[in-house]
Amino acid sequence: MKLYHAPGACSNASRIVLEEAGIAVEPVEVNLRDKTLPDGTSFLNITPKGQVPALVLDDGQVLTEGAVIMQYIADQAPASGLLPAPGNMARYRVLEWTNYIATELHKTFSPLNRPNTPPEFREITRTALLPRVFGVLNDRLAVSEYLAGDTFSIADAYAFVVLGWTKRQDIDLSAWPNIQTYLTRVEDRPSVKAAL
Ligand SMILES: N[C@@H](CCC(=O)N[C@@H](CS)C(=O)NCC(=O)O)C(=O)O
Repeated sequence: MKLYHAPGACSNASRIVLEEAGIAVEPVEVNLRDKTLPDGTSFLNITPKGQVPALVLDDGQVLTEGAVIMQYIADQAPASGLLPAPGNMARYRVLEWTNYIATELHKTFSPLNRPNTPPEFREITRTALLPRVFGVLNDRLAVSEYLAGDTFSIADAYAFVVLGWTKRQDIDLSAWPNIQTYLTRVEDRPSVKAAL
């Protein structure tokens, strides 16, 4: 398999999950600005979405959407515990958090990563939209070590990567101490060190 990714991007969550699952892939770095690949061809030939991550399976199928790629990878390695089996309520708790990270954290954060976002909207994002999500995560992490319970899941790989963007945006997380402790806990995992 090949994973199309970009440095510092949300595709790092898929890299962590691959590491946790013990699955090796060929990484291909995408230049997100001009959508080119190292061989000079266009990433748009791989996916017209032009966004990482994209996973190319051994049969040539292309799977996009990070939250779904991580589910696919976790299901290839059920013993990893990254995503419980279908039918188990614990699976839907992991997916509940994964979807929250995708739709409320990741996509609330994304405008800060774009140079053309107006300053007024940046300010609202930093002072109101993100703090609301940080509050939910901080409260949750007061009662469990990881988002869906006591074990690391795909939701944590995703949350760790997106929350890490606070550093480069100079967002102070000291008002949410459980998030700070959580980031240190996840950062210490060998998979995270190996993947990043
Ligand atoms: N819906 C996609 C969005 C992925 C996404 O936002 N990727 C960003 C990097 S974190 C990207 O490729 N940005 C470049 C662009 O949108 O042109 C997913 O959830 O995987």
